[in-house]
Amino acid sequence: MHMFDAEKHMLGGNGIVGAQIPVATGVAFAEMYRKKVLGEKNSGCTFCFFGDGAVHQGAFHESLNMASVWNLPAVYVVENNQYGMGTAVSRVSAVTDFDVKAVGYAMSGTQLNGMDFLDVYEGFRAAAKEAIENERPTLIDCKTYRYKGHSISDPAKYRTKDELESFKARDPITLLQGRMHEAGMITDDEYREIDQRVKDKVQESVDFAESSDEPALDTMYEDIYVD
Ligand SMILES: Cc1ncc(C[n+]2csc(CCOP(=O)(O)OP(=O)(O)O)c2C)c(N)n1
Repeated sequence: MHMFDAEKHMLGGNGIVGAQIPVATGVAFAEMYRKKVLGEKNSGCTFCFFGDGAVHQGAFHESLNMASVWNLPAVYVVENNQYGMGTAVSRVSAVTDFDVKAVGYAMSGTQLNGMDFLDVYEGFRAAAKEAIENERPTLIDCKTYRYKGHSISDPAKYRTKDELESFKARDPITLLQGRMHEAGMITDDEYREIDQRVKDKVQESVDFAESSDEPALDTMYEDIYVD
């Protein structure tokens, strides 16, 4: 959640649900300001990702309003996996398709099949174009699913096994593999080799984490304030 890499323009996750939305809006504002006011050559846009649980935070609405008023190059993506921490979105939200909220802020709203790599790729590309060329923000409702509970303390009893299995049958990786296989872009052996390589990398990382020394107590304050 707290991984961050300024050099790669990855401004991290956030422990406070929805708090990344105004941060991303600020970054998009900076992009607009550098281009329009300072006259810098700049073809950037900002992608901001958050869960369906974040949409009812006030910060979401304030940010989208500002982004539209100021013509910010921002793309807001709801990773709509249909569950918050322990509740189905339909139990806590008046609407379950969030692209409709774009209407209230006079920006484009689209819905994507978040289980389909190519749909997401094309949809994100169009939104980036809208941000960079037309200088307008977009809201995307990206329909997806969460196989596990929210955390280890969530036994995910709020859904049926059948529902879970129906989404697993449409797994994004399997779907992409099938398409690439059909197009003659990948063989079964190549797929298995990639799959194994990734599994090994994950296991290596887990082993590294588990065998590393506990960090010293004073590292608790590292990287919190600029020196
Ligand atoms: C402001 C705030 N309220 C409550 C929490 C506790 N909390 C952490 S994640 C979460 C649910 C998030 O749901 P969603 O955004 O849909 O994300 P998902 O885990 O489904 O990807 C909650 C309530 C928090 N971190 N911040």
